[in-house]
Amino acid sequence: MKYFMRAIRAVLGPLILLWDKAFPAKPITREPAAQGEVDEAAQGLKLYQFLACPFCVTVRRQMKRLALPIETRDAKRCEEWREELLSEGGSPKVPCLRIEEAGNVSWLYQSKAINEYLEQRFAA
Ligand SMILES: N[C@@H](CCC(=O)N[C@@H](CS)C(=O)NCC(=O)O)C(=O)O
Repeated sequence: MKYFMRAIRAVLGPLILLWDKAFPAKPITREPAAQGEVDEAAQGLKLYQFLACPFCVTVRRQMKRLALPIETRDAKRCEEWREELLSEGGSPKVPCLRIEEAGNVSWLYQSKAINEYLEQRFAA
């Protein structure tokens, strides 16, 4: 079952990347001052992700749709990010959003929860 799911993801990953390129998310537009505030708030967020993970693609599309310049950290190719995700977040699963606010850090797993969090915090 584990290998079957892995195979499904290996096929789905590149397909979803292609689909994402062909039909990119359309960013919302904000007044420059409002976008400036969003840009600043987004500095406290980091997305730990894999390039071809379908769940990560949905979060990256949400980021793009909401015009959020959130740094992405590849936890597959970069050992440093992978280890940080595991040791500080508690699990190697992606996507995971690292949220830093007023010096407090929390780690949000599950694409649906991340997309809802971004929607609630940043949708106009
Ligand atoms: N239900 C999760 C699924 C996340 C998931 O399965 N991620 C895979 C990559 S596509 C993963 O992290 N695999 C690595 C691991 O489990 O260690 C979500 O929606 O975020």
